Amino acid sequence: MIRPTSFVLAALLAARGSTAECTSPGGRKAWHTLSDSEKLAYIDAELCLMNKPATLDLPGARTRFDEFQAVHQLQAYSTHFVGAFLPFHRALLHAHESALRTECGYEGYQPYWQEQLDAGNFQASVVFNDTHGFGGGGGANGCISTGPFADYVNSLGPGYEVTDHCINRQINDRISLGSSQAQVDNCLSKTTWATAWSCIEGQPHSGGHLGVGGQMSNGVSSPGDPLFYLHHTWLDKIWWDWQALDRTERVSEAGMGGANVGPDFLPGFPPRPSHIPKPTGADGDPGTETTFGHVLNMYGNSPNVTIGMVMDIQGDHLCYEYIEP
Ligand SMILES: *[C@@H]1O[C@H](CO)[C@@H](O)[C@H](O)[C@H]1NC(C)=O
Ligand SMILES: *[C@@H]1O[C@H](CO)[C@@H](O)[C@H](O)[C@H]1NC(C)=O
Ligand SMILES: [Cu+2]
Repeated sequence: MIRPTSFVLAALLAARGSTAECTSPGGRKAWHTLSDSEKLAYIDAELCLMNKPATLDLPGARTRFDEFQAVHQLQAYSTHFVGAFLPFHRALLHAHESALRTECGYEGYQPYWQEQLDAGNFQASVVFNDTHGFGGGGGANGCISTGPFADYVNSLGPGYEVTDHCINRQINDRISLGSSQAQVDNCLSKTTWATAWSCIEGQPHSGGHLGVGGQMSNGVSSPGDPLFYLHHTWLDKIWWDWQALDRTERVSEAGMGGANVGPDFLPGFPPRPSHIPKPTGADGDPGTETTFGHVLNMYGNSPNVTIGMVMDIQGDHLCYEYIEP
Protein backbone atom coordinates (compact mmCIF):
# COMPACT_ATOMS: atom_id res chain seq x y z
CA MET A 1 0.00 0.00 0.00
CA ILE A 2 1.56 3.31 -1.11
CA ARG A 3 1.46 6.03 1.50
CA PRO A 4 -0.12 9.26 0.19
CA THR A 5 3.08 11.34 0.52
CA SER A 6 5.27 9.01 -1.51
CA PHE A 7 2.49 8.56 -4.03
CA VAL A 8 2.39 12.33 -4.57
CA LEU A 9 6.17 12.40 -4.88
CA ALA A 10 6.17 9.59 -7.43
CA ALA A 11 3.48 11.35 -9.45
CA LEU A 12 5.46 14.57 -9.40
CA LEU A 13 8.60 12.79 -10.58
CA ALA A 14 6.67 11.12 -13.36
CA ALA A 15 5.21 14.44 -14.46
CA ARG A 16 8.67 15.98 -14.68
CA GLY A 17 9.76 13.25 -17.06
CA SER A 18 12.40 10.71 -16.23
CA THR A 19 15.32 12.52 -17.84
CA ALA A 20 14.70 16.12 -16.75
CA GLU A 21 17.45 16.74 -14.25
CA CYS A 22 17.80 20.49 -14.09
CA THR A 23 17.04 20.99 -10.43
CA SER A 24 19.48 23.79 -9.56
CA PRO A 25 20.05 25.98 -12.63
CA GLY A 26 23.18 28.12 -12.80
CA GLY A 27 22.33 31.79 -12.40
CA ARG A 28 23.46 34.06 -15.23
CA LYS A 29 23.59 37.62 -13.90
CA ALA A 30 23.85 41.06 -15.45
CA TRP A 31 27.42 42.36 -15.44
CA HIS A 32 26.56 45.60 -13.64
CA THR A 33 25.02 43.65 -10.75
CA LEU A 34 28.18 41.58 -10.10
CA SER A 35 30.30 42.43 -7.09
CA ASP A 36 33.83 43.62 -7.77
CA SER A 37 35.21 40.20 -6.87
CA GLU A 38 32.71 38.44 -9.16
CA LYS A 39 33.78 40.71 -12.02
CA LEU A 40 37.45 39.96 -11.38
CA ALA A 41 36.76 36.22 -11.22
CA TYR A 42 35.17 36.32 -14.67
CA ILE A 43 37.95 38.44 -16.17
CA ASP A 44 40.62 36.19 -14.65
CA ALA A 45 38.95 33.11 -16.10
CA GLU A 46 38.82 34.69 -19.58
CA LEU A 47 42.51 35.64 -19.27
CA CYS A 48 43.16 32.02 -18.30
CA LEU A 49 41.61 30.83 -21.61
CA MET A 50 43.75 33.42 -23.40
CA ASN A 51 46.84 31.96 -21.77
CA LYS A 52 46.09 28.31 -22.46
CA PRO A 53 47.53 26.87 -25.67
CA ALA A 54 45.10 25.72 -28.36
CA THR A 55 44.36 22.01 -28.39
CA LEU A 56 42.04 21.48 -31.37
CA ASP A 57 44.19 22.27 -34.39
CA LEU A 58 41.78 24.85 -35.82
CA PRO A 59 43.35 27.09 -38.49
CA GLY A 60 45.18 30.03 -36.94
CA ALA A 61 43.99 29.53 -33.36
CA ARG A 62 46.82 29.83 -30.83
CA THR A 63 44.89 29.76 -27.56
CA ARG A 64 41.77 28.20 -26.06
CA PHE A 65 40.15 31.62 -26.30
CA ASP A 66 40.91 31.70 -30.03
CA GLU A 67 39.35 28.28 -30.51
CA PHE A 68 35.91 29.58 -29.57
CA GLN A 69 36.42 32.42 -32.01
CA ALA A 70 37.49 29.91 -34.70
CA VAL A 71 34.23 27.96 -34.39
CA HIS A 72 32.39 31.18 -35.13
CA GLN A 73 34.73 32.26 -37.91
CA LEU A 74 34.60 28.94 -39.75
CA GLN A 75 30.80 28.76 -39.70
CA ALA A 76 29.75 32.39 -39.95
CA TYR A 77 27.93 31.83 -43.24
CA SER A 78 25.90 28.90 -41.95
CA THR A 79 24.96 30.39 -38.56
CA HIS A 80 23.70 33.90 -39.42
CA PHE A 81 20.48 34.87 -41.20
CA VAL A 82 19.25 31.29 -40.70
CA GLY A 83 17.02 29.58 -38.16
CA ALA A 84 20.12 28.22 -36.40
CA PHE A 85 21.33 31.74 -35.53
CA LEU A 86 20.12 31.82 -31.92
CA PRO A 87 20.57 28.08 -31.22
CA PHE A 88 24.16 28.13 -32.53
CA HIS A 89 25.09 31.09 -30.37
CA ARG A 90 23.35 29.52 -27.35
CA ALA A 91 25.48 26.40 -27.82
CA LEU A 92 28.66 28.45 -28.30
CA LEU A 93 28.00 30.46 -25.13
CA HIS A 94 27.44 27.26 -23.19
CA ALA A 95 30.69 25.77 -24.52
CA HIS A 96 32.57 28.93 -23.51
CA GLU A 97 30.95 29.05 -20.06
CA SER A 98 31.76 25.37 -19.52
CA ALA A 99 35.41 25.93 -20.47
CA LEU A 100 35.70 28.84 -18.03
CA ARG A 101 34.35 26.59 -15.30
CA THR A 102 36.07 23.30 -16.03
CA GLU A 103 39.40 24.50 -17.45
CA CYS A 104 39.89 27.75 -15.55
CA GLY A 105 38.30 27.16 -12.16
CA TYR A 106 35.58 29.79 -12.62
CA GLU A 107 32.75 29.20 -10.17
CA GLY A 108 30.22 31.66 -11.57
CA TYR A 109 28.11 31.53 -14.73
CA GLN A 110 28.23 33.47 -17.97
CA PRO A 111 27.23 37.11 -17.26
CA TYR A 112 25.29 39.22 -19.71
CA TRP A 113 25.48 42.91 -20.61
CA GLN A 114 22.14 44.60 -19.90
CA GLU A 115 22.63 46.80 -22.95
CA GLN A 116 19.38 48.74 -22.80
CA LEU A 117 20.79 50.52 -19.73
CA ASP A 118 23.60 51.90 -21.87
CA ALA A 119 21.85 52.30 -25.23
CA GLY A 120 22.73 55.69 -26.66
CA ASN A 121 25.59 56.06 -24.19
CA PHE A 122 27.85 53.03 -24.60
CA GLN A 123 30.89 55.25 -23.92
CA ALA A 124 29.91 55.54 -20.27
CA SER A 125 29.06 51.85 -19.72
CA VAL A 126 30.56 50.05 -16.73
CA VAL A 127 31.55 47.22 -19.07
CA PHE A 128 34.41 49.42 -20.33
CA ASN A 129 35.83 49.94 -16.83
CA ASP A 130 39.61 49.46 -16.87
CA THR A 131 40.09 47.67 -13.56
CA HIS A 132 36.79 45.80 -13.26
CA GLY A 133 35.67 45.51 -16.86
CA PHE A 134 36.79 45.01 -20.44
CA GLY A 135 38.80 48.23 -20.83
CA GLY A 136 38.08 51.03 -23.24
CA GLY A 137 38.87 51.57 -26.89
CA GLY A 138 40.38 54.45 -28.68
CA GLY A 139 44.14 53.85 -28.72
CA ALA A 140 46.13 53.78 -31.96
CA ASN A 141 44.02 52.07 -34.65
CA GLY A 142 41.24 51.78 -32.07
CA CYS A 143 43.21 49.12 -30.18
CA ILE A 144 42.08 48.52 -26.61
CA SER A 145 44.83 50.41 -24.85
CA THR A 146 43.75 50.01 -21.24
CA GLY A 147 42.33 47.28 -19.03
CA PRO A 148 42.96 43.55 -18.71
CA PHE A 149 42.79 42.74 -22.44
CA ALA A 150 45.00 45.59 -23.68
CA ASP A 151 47.91 43.34 -24.54
CA TYR A 152 46.06 40.46 -26.13
CA VAL A 153 47.41 39.57 -29.54
CA ASN A 154 44.48 38.02 -31.39
CA SER A 155 45.52 35.67 -34.18
CA LEU A 156 42.16 35.32 -35.96
CA GLY A 157 40.51 38.03 -38.01
CA PRO A 158 39.67 40.57 -39.04
CA GLY A 159 37.03 38.53 -40.85
CA TYR A 160 38.47 35.34 -42.34
CA GLU A 161 42.07 36.51 -42.13
CA VAL A 162 44.63 34.82 -39.93
CA THR A 163 46.86 37.68 -38.82
CA ASP A 164 48.12 38.98 -35.49
CA HIS A 165 46.32 42.10 -34.38
CA CYS A 166 45.03 43.86 -31.29
CA ILE A 167 41.41 43.79 -30.17
CA ASN A 168 40.04 47.07 -31.44
CA ARG A 169 36.86 49.05 -30.82
CA GLN A 170 35.19 52.12 -32.18
CA ILE A 171 32.33 52.91 -29.85
CA ASN A 172 29.41 54.70 -31.48
CA ASP A 173 26.74 56.01 -29.11
CA ARG A 174 24.23 56.79 -31.85
CA ILE A 175 24.35 53.27 -33.30
CA SER A 176 24.14 51.81 -29.79
CA LEU A 177 20.54 53.06 -29.66
CA GLY A 178 19.73 49.81 -31.49
CA SER A 179 20.08 48.10 -28.09
CA SER A 180 17.31 50.15 -26.49
CA GLN A 181 14.48 48.77 -24.39
CA ALA A 182 12.07 49.76 -27.16
CA GLN A 183 13.92 47.45 -29.56
CA VAL A 184 13.87 44.63 -27.03
CA ASP A 185 10.14 45.11 -26.39
CA ASN A 186 9.48 45.14 -30.10
CA CYS A 187 11.05 41.70 -30.47
CA LEU A 188 9.32 40.30 -27.38
CA SER A 189 5.99 41.31 -28.88
CA LYS A 190 6.47 39.12 -31.97
CA THR A 191 4.13 36.16 -32.04
CA THR A 192 5.99 33.73 -34.32
CA TRP A 193 9.49 32.27 -34.25
CA ALA A 194 10.26 33.61 -37.72
CA THR A 195 9.44 37.19 -36.77
CA ALA A 196 10.98 37.00 -33.27
CA TRP A 197 14.28 35.52 -34.38
CA SER A 198 14.77 37.89 -37.29
CA CYS A 199 13.83 40.82 -35.04
CA ILE A 200 16.47 39.83 -32.45
CA GLU A 201 19.10 39.27 -35.14
CA GLY A 202 18.22 42.65 -36.56
CA GLN A 203 18.24 45.44 -34.06
CA PRO A 204 19.36 44.45 -30.62
CA HIS A 205 21.99 42.21 -32.20
CA SER A 206 23.38 44.94 -34.45
CA GLY A 207 23.14 47.61 -31.75
CA GLY A 208 25.68 45.82 -29.58
CA HIS A 209 28.00 44.68 -32.37
CA LEU A 210 28.11 47.95 -34.29
CA GLY A 211 27.77 50.18 -31.22
CA VAL A 212 31.02 48.70 -29.84
CA GLY A 213 32.57 48.62 -33.31
CA GLY A 214 36.01 47.40 -34.39
CA GLN A 215 36.44 43.66 -33.92
CA MET A 216 32.91 43.41 -32.50
CA SER A 217 31.44 44.81 -35.68
CA ASN A 218 32.92 42.04 -37.80
CA GLY A 219 30.26 39.39 -38.34
CA VAL A 220 32.89 36.70 -38.79
CA SER A 221 35.60 37.38 -36.19
CA SER A 222 33.65 39.28 -33.49
CA PRO A 223 34.32 36.70 -30.74
CA GLY A 224 37.89 38.08 -30.71
CA ASP A 225 36.52 40.75 -28.35
CA PRO A 226 35.67 39.13 -25.00
CA LEU A 227 32.66 41.46 -24.78
CA PHE A 228 31.10 39.30 -27.52
CA TYR A 229 30.12 36.73 -24.90
CA LEU A 230 28.31 39.28 -22.74
CA HIS A 231 26.52 40.75 -25.74
CA HIS A 232 25.34 37.40 -27.05
CA THR A 233 24.32 36.21 -23.59
CA TRP A 234 22.04 39.23 -23.44
CA LEU A 235 20.55 38.20 -26.80
CA ASP A 236 20.16 34.66 -25.50
CA LYS A 237 18.25 36.09 -22.54
CA ILE A 238 15.97 38.00 -24.92
CA TRP A 239 15.30 34.78 -26.82
CA TRP A 240 14.61 32.97 -23.53
CA ASP A 241 12.36 35.79 -22.28
CA TRP A 242 10.43 35.41 -25.54
CA GLN A 243 10.28 31.61 -25.20
CA ALA A 244 9.12 31.87 -21.59
CA LEU A 245 6.08 33.92 -22.65
CA ASP A 246 4.63 30.68 -24.07
CA ARG A 247 7.12 28.13 -22.89
CA THR A 248 5.55 24.81 -23.86
CA GLU A 249 4.91 25.98 -27.40
CA ARG A 250 8.15 27.87 -27.86
CA VAL A 251 10.55 25.15 -26.71
CA SER A 252 8.77 22.68 -29.00
CA GLU A 253 9.25 22.11 -32.73
CA ALA A 254 6.69 24.85 -33.27
CA GLY A 255 9.30 27.23 -31.82
CA MET A 256 11.85 26.45 -34.54
CA GLY A 257 12.03 26.85 -38.32
CA GLY A 258 13.35 29.44 -40.71
CA ALA A 259 15.80 29.20 -43.56
CA ASN A 260 18.28 26.37 -43.17
CA VAL A 261 20.77 27.65 -45.73
CA GLY A 262 21.44 31.37 -45.78
CA PRO A 263 22.20 33.70 -48.67
CA ASP A 264 25.47 33.33 -50.53
CA PHE A 265 26.55 36.81 -49.55
CA LEU A 266 25.70 38.22 -46.12
CA PRO A 267 25.19 41.99 -46.02
CA GLY A 268 27.80 43.65 -43.82
CA PHE A 269 29.88 40.45 -43.60
CA PRO A 270 33.25 39.96 -45.26
CA PRO A 271 32.80 37.86 -48.44
CA ARG A 272 33.30 34.12 -47.94
CA PRO A 273 36.72 33.07 -49.25
CA SER A 274 36.95 29.98 -51.45
CA HIS A 275 38.48 27.76 -48.74
CA ILE A 276 35.33 28.17 -46.63
CA PRO A 277 32.81 25.80 -48.22
CA LYS A 278 29.51 27.17 -49.40
CA PRO A 279 26.93 26.31 -46.74
CA THR A 280 24.58 23.45 -47.50
CA GLY A 281 22.12 21.81 -45.08
CA ALA A 282 23.57 20.74 -41.73
CA ASP A 283 24.09 17.17 -40.57
CA GLY A 284 20.76 15.91 -39.32
CA ASP A 285 18.94 18.67 -41.19
CA PRO A 286 19.27 18.40 -44.97
CA GLY A 287 16.12 20.28 -45.93
CA THR A 288 15.38 23.93 -46.54
CA GLU A 289 13.67 24.53 -43.16
CA THR A 290 15.62 24.46 -39.87
CA THR A 291 14.58 21.55 -37.63
CA PHE A 292 15.37 20.02 -34.25
CA GLY A 293 17.75 17.45 -35.75
CA HIS A 294 20.13 20.17 -36.98
CA VAL A 295 23.63 19.44 -35.66
CA LEU A 296 25.48 22.44 -34.22
CA ASN A 297 29.16 21.83 -34.85
CA MET A 298 31.31 22.85 -31.89
CA TYR A 299 34.54 21.61 -33.53
CA GLY A 300 35.57 19.78 -30.36
CA ASN A 301 35.26 22.78 -28.03
CA SER A 302 32.40 20.84 -26.52
CA PRO A 303 30.37 17.89 -27.80
CA ASN A 304 28.16 18.67 -30.78
CA VAL A 305 24.53 19.26 -29.91
CA THR A 306 21.34 19.40 -31.92
CA ILE A 307 19.04 22.39 -31.98
CA GLY A 308 16.46 20.28 -30.15
CA MET A 309 18.88 19.91 -27.23
CA VAL A 310 19.29 23.65 -26.71
CA MET A 311 15.70 24.81 -27.02
CA ASP A 312 15.04 24.74 -23.28
CA ILE A 313 17.65 26.33 -21.00
CA GLN A 314 16.32 24.20 -18.15
CA GLY A 315 15.97 20.91 -19.96
CA ASP A 316 17.89 17.68 -20.24
CA HIS A 317 21.03 19.27 -21.64
CA LEU A 318 21.22 22.91 -20.52
CA CYS A 319 20.58 24.01 -16.96
CA TYR A 320 20.77 27.72 -16.30
CA GLU A 321 18.49 30.64 -15.62
CA TYR A 322 18.64 34.37 -16.15
CA ILE A 323 18.65 36.52 -13.03
CA GLU A 324 16.85 39.81 -13.64
CA PRO A 325 19.01 42.82 -12.78
C1 LIG B 1 35.74 51.00 -12.16
O1 LIG B 1 35.22 50.06 -11.24
C2 LIG B 1 35.74 50.17 -9.92
C3 LIG B 1 35.24 48.97 -9.12
O2 LIG B 1 33.86 48.87 -9.19
C4 LIG B 1 35.31 51.51 -9.37
O3 LIG B 1 35.83 51.67 -8.05
C5 LIG B 1 35.84 52.63 -10.26
O4 LIG B 1 35.36 53.86 -9.81
C6 LIG B 1 35.38 52.41 -11.70
N1 LIG B 1 36.06 53.38 -12.56
C7 LIG B 1 35.40 54.31 -13.22
C8 LIG B 1 36.22 55.22 -14.06
O5 LIG B 1 34.19 54.41 -13.17
C1 LIG C 1 30.35 17.52 -35.17
O1 LIG C 1 29.56 17.88 -36.28
C2 LIG C 1 30.31 17.99 -37.49
C3 LIG C 1 29.35 18.52 -38.56
O2 LIG C 1 28.14 17.88 -38.48
C4 LIG C 1 30.92 16.66 -37.85
O3 LIG C 1 31.68 16.78 -39.03
C5 LIG C 1 31.84 16.24 -36.71
O4 LIG C 1 32.37 14.97 -36.97
C6 LIG C 1 31.06 16.18 -35.41
N1 LIG C 1 31.98 15.95 -34.33
C7 LIG C 1 31.80 14.98 -33.45
C8 LIG C 1 32.83 14.86 -32.38
O5 LIG C 1 30.84 14.24 -33.49
CU1 LIG D 1 27.63 35.43 -34.48
